[in-house]
Amino acid sequence: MLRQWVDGITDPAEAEETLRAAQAELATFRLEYACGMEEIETKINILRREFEQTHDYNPVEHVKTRLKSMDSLLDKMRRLDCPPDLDVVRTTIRDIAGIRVTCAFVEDTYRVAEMLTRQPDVTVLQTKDYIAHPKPNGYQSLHLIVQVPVFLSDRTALVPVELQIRTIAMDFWAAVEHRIYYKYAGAVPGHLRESLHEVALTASSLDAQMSNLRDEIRSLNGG
Ligand code: 0O2
Repeated sequence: MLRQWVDGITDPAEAEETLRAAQAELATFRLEYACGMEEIETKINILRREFEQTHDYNPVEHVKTRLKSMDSLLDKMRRLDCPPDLDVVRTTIRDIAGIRVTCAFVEDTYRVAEMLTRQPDVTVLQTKDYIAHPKPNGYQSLHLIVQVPVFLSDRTALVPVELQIRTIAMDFWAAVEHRIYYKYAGAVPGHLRESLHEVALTASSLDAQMSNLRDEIRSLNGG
């Protein structure tokens, strides 16, 4: 990739200048995503605090943020045949900034998504509801790509952020599945795939039972 930037430049000083400019462009590119991610994280934290204060209850258990590493961005660009042009990368790869929200109950995952996406500066670019429609391997999670404005000194960047919202049980399953998937480099033996699928059903059933328990407790407490 570096060679592409300086290809055809014979003057070392000019090559260095070109590389420095590319480095600065890349740093700004990553900064925009980091800021977009912070914007969404702040929105989640505000909802958390407000919810705790007014409802004496917190629908969000954990929030985890991650900025795609340069290595995994380059991997994804290679996989998608994406040219090393930051404008093309911006429109092609929309999970450079990612936030994972873990909730105790299924209802809370939708509630958090709803509270976030109805905010006027949040635009939903994509929704994939793997809770209502789990993946064939059993994976469950609510995925959204949302776009937020990031106000910089000279312009406003519209930054996409990938949100994964799921229950603790779904998150536990995904973490274990991810480990197994990488251990077998994607070629997971049939018996393990079956076990994972069964465990995913157990996780769903646990989530349903937990929701029922909560409803019962609520009705005992008068709603
Ligand atoms: P990482 O490092 O977690 O970001 P795309 O995001 O466009 O490449 P896709 O499949 O269209 O791919 O997007 P989707 O379905 O929204 O899934 C994106 C992310 O969800 C994945 O990111 C995983 O984090 C998670 N995910 C999706 N399916 C599974 C699954 O079966 N098991 C587990 N454990 N996680 C899953 P990346 O890019 O794979 O990796």
